[in-house]
Amino acid sequence: MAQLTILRYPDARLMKPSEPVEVFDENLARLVADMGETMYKAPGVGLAAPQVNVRRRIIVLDTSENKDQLMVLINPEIIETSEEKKLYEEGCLSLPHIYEKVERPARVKVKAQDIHGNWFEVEGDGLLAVCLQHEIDHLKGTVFVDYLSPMKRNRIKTKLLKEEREIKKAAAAGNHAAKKGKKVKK
Ligand code: GNR
Ligand code: NI
Repeated sequence: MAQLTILRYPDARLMKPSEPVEVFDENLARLVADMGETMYKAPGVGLAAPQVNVRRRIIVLDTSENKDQLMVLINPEIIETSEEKKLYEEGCLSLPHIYEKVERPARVKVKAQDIHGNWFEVEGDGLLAVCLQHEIDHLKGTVFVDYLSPMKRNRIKTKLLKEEREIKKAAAAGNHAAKKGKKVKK
């Protein structure tokens, strides 16, 4: 098992649409296991393959209380949505510490394939409905801030880019010190 690196918004690779999975083999099983591990460690309630730089229609999620019910959806499609809408404060592992309210259908029905390629359906409300829609959005290259006003989105983009520069600067300082055999202050 391995933990995968999660891409940060506004990385252009998060904005590209994903391709359907056609081969249900051991490589897919390994990727799904690694995505599960990455999601639980983050910790998050869902993860879409493009977030770990794989442009395939694969999502994992676990909205259970005890985090012991991993759901794996390959090639998921929303087949029904409720008229009723709900506001939910969303976050995303690709946008650390950003939380904003997004309005979506309150209930959805989704069809998807399991790890063996067998089709099944899942229906949900509450966090499950939000999460299913949020993850399926990732497969289209959509992130939740795309539903906000351009002004709000730009503020978030600027904040995340600034943070990213600081992360890179800190990492570079650490590397230089490490090369010279110096101790890095923590
Ligand atoms: O961990 C996550 N929490 C969350 C909270 C509210 C609405 C959606 C989510 S999904 C997010 C994980 C993630 O980024 N999945 O793509
Ligand atoms: Ni997300």
